[in-house]
Amino acid sequence: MDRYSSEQMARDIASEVAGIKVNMSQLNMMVIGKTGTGKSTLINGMFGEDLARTGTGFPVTMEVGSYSKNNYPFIIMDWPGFELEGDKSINVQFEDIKKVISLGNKSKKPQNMIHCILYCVSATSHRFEEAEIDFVRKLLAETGRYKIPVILVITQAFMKKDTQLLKESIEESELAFSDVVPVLVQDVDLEDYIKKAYGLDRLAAAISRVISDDLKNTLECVQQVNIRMMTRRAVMYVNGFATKAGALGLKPIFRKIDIYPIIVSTLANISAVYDIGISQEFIEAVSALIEDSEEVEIRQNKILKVVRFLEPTVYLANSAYVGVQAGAVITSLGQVFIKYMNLISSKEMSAEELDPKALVNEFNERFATAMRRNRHRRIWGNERK
Ligand SMILES: Nc1nc2c(ncn2[C@@H]2O[C@H](COP(=O)(O)OP(=O)(O)OP(=O)(O)O)[C@@H](O)[C@H]2O)c(=O)[nH]1
Ligand SMILES: [Mg+2]
Repeated sequence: MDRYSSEQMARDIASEVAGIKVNMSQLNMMVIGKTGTGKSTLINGMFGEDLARTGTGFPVTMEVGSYSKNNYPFIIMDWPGFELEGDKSINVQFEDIKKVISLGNKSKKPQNMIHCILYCVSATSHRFEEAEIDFVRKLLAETGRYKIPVILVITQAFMKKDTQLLKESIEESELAFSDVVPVLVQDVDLEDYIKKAYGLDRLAAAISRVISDDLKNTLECVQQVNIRMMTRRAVMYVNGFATKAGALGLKPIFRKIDIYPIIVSTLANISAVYDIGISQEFIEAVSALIEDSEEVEIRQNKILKVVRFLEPTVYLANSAYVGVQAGAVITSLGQVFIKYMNLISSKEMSAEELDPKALVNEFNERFATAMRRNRHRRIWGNERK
């Protein structure tokens, strides 16, 4: 039997992952706020530590940290923190921000525009000072002209009372933020107890609500905090590949070799969504184990044998069944893999603990169940004719 070679598999994984990125629109974001509010911590927590420094692409006076992620069409600008008193930087920064926003807009190219701004204020500051309110008012007047959503992020929100006070003071000031989201990016040790990190998933959802649909795709891939968002995206890929696998049933003879590239693509796409590096060896091991899997073997031989002697109409029906089966391989495998990616994402297990055997065992169970359901529907229906 033709082996699906490692080199071919490596190429498929690479092009598959590159393909995901091609189909996304450029998403540009900014993070602004006073010194030490936790802007950099927020960016790392939300998008991962592996951000790469890039140029801003704009003529700005200030030294702005501009970051991208694994070559995704995504840029996040980490503006230097400012002080409110005796600090010129706040005004320079405002001019720079204005310039970036208006130049982007003038270019009329969505890929140059700023799509969302996160304004950080620390919960430990209890209230917005007048000077900060003034700055924010100016900022919101500017962003309002271009309809750029600004989300207020209450950072370092480990004390409920502080967070509530700040929220109230913000509401009183009637500033036109698109949303207000408290977050704690890293756990805080409060001596008596440890306050667990929270809120980043809500922030991701809040951003998703205010950006356009084509940008949601990019956000779903670059953020790594909202598991529901990642699952939804992964399931979408699995459904796509299951349909592709299902189409195999329309061929006169469907060989298992045909399904390997689809298995590879499915696993590669899911791990890209979660940004969890999965080695080629791992994918190969999974594919090889599936090759050995009796469930697939027996069912498939039986079907192919029967199929050859059948009437064309029945043949077609059965060939569709083989397709359903190939689709079920992908669906079951995808479901199991997503489950493990979720466990790794939520730190309930580590990527190193992921065992191809355990994964395939679970896959076999799910697959057998899926097949049992299908057999009743399809085979019995045909045999009674
Ligand atoms: N435990 C905990 N510490 C945080 C959190 N957010 C920020 N910090 C701490 O607060 C300090 C300032 O955080 P940074 O992320 O550097 O703040 P920044 O806004 O980027 O600061 P500048 O770049 O100087 O403006 C650091 O010591 C962080 O570790 C958080 O959610 N939890
Ligand atoms: Mg910083």
